[in-house]
Amino acid sequence: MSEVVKLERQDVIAIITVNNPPVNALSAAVRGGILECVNSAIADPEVKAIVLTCAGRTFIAGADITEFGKPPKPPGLNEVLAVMENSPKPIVAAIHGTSLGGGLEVALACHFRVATKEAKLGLPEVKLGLLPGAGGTQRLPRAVGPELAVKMIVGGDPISAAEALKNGLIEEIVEGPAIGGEAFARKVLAEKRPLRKLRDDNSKLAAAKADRSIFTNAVAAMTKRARGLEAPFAAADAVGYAIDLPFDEGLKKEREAFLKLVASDQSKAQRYAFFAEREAAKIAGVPEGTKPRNVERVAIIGAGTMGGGIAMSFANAGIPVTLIETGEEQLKRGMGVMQKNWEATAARGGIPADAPAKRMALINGVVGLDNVKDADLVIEAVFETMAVKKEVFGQLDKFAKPGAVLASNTSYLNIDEIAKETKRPQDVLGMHFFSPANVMKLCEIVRAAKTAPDALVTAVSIARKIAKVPAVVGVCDGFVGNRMLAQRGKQAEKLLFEGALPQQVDAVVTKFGMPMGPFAMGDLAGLDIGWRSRKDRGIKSEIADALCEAGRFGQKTGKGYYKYEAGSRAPLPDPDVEKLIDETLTRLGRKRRAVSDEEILERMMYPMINEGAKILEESIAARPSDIDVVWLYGYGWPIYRGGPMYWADQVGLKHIADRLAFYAKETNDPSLEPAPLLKRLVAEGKGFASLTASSSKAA
Ligand code: T1G
Repeated sequence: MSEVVKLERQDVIAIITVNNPPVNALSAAVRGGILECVNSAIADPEVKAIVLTCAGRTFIAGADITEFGKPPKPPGLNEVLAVMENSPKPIVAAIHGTSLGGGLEVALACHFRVATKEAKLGLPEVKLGLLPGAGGTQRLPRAVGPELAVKMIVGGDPISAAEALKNGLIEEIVEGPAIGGEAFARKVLAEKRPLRKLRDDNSKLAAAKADRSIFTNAVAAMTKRARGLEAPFAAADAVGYAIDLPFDEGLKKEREAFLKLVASDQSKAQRYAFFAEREAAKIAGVPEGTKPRNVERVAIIGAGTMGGGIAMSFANAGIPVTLIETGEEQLKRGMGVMQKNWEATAARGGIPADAPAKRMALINGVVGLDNVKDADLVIEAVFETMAVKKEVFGQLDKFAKPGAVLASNTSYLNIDEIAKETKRPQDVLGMHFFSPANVMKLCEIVRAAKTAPDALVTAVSIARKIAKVPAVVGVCDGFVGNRMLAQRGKQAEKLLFEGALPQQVDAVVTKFGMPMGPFAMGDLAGLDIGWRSRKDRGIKSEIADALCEAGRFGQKTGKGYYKYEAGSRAPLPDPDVEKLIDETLTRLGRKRRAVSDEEILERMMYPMINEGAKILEESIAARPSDIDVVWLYGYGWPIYRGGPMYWADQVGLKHIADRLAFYAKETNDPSLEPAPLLKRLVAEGKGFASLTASSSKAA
């Protein structure tokens, strides 16, 4: 018996309970404990059947990710699972919470599986740049068939207990896991059910053996968005081994593929990202144990694009909101957009057909700011000018109840300024969602000078509750993400003046793994927004201004840096743009030069990393990994590259500093001079990872 795995007997039933908080991860101690208890139960002549269950909030949620990259400790998981599967006595896995990764692989090596109705079962290894490494790719196709197995293993998303029952992954849905498991074990004994070893059951593989397109079509569907990633393709190949090879051979090839991935740069980056996301939810400088305020009622001000998207995020999480507008017309329009969005998703099968109506019912649309009076959290998403924000917060101070958290969704305005409009600056902070707010996961939680610790903890906790990824940032122009993006945009503009074309710059950035380049992004957002702001500030940007003066605002006018065919959002290079650039450069007496892709990549990424260093120096972000979380979840930074600061450490800070210094001189741009922190780290021979201990957990 070990500290983390206990064995007890209820007459002829042995109950093995894993207790390794917080998620019963399969550490070496857990693996050893399970093996020891299974062997004892098998050896005990009184025992006729065995139940494997877990204490705490969940069944085993996988291998212990912190063990990866370290020398493996015995027993190996495959060794434990072989003893379980070959047990002469039936073993029942009793599942609750989430049975994920190695956890589901343990359950698959049992002869029977039962689960509570809220349980979720999945093999998410691919999200860590891995594939199931303990038989999951060989046993799951035998349990549910290759098609669903590909969906679960290559996609990485769990299925519900109901779906697991329907597809034969579990035998029954039970009440409490241990009691249900024990009752099922007694049923197995009473009915003298033969042991079901998945390794020996090829019945569900027959169809795909006869018609391989069942498998290949499923793979094609699940790898459509896997551009640049290694694991999804390796995981799909491993399911193929289950169809093509005898079990033991398939198991061997799965292990080889797993070991290759676990050592890969991509998986190291994805495991880093997993922990970085969780670290970001721990707010630096907030006293340990600070509790969130109770949030039962939420009010959102503004039913425009952002307000509507934010309201949808709450309704998607089943949380009712009061949506406030200044007039019935605006309210009706906003509600209509939400209804349309949900109906489009339901039509695609993304949510159940009855979900749009259910979610619309959670949104109470009203007119008048006084409707915030019962809200525990108010999120303002009105027009992005300081004057309007100040007006709204002055009103909120009047109508909102004491202790309500007052959040602004501003993407760059000064929260300290906004807080001054209230007598309760301790309750004011930013919750900067990213458009489309019902889709993008990032929420920058902006900490103002007087924001109270528990207000911050409340915002982080509610963000996680609506399935967002929070990152706490400080007050400055653009906070973290947009402040770094501005540096990239500046260099992108300059590259056009030096001879590169929009399509060349964007191609380099998308090849790197970003979802789109700076010019396609500009066309999407609308070039007129920047044009108006430049005119307000008396700033010229010859090429961008020339495009706008020609009415080329981007997708909204069918032409911008690119041209767009009617009804299509695909950016097409436009010779007229090249002509406009040439004319502008001639007028400015400038000549185009050939710009290499390598220079473009360096000038797109290194200035952003330099700005990240300045953000850390100014404590606008507490950790380099928080900056990475912002870019992974707010801008689509490729997960297999970990984030800009993680990637910078892989490239090497000395190289980056040297190239920045070169471009600063070459293009006469002092803003490209390496930041003091960057120079210090180079001098000390360190990387950004040395700045916070958290990165070591993610290594
Ligand atoms: N290993 C180590 N620590 C883990 C962990 C894991 N598998 N899962 C979670 N944690 C920590 C997490 O860092 C956090 O720590 C705390 O537990 C609570 O997590 C052989 C090789 C289970 C759905 O990918 O998806 O099995 O911050 O904040 O929101 O084939 O955790 O408190 O210090 O996320 O309630 C496969 C990963 C592994 C599942 C719970 N399994 N975990 O979500 O809590 S690879 C996974 C999750 C594998 C096999 C392969 C979620 C959760 P701290 P949390 P949550």
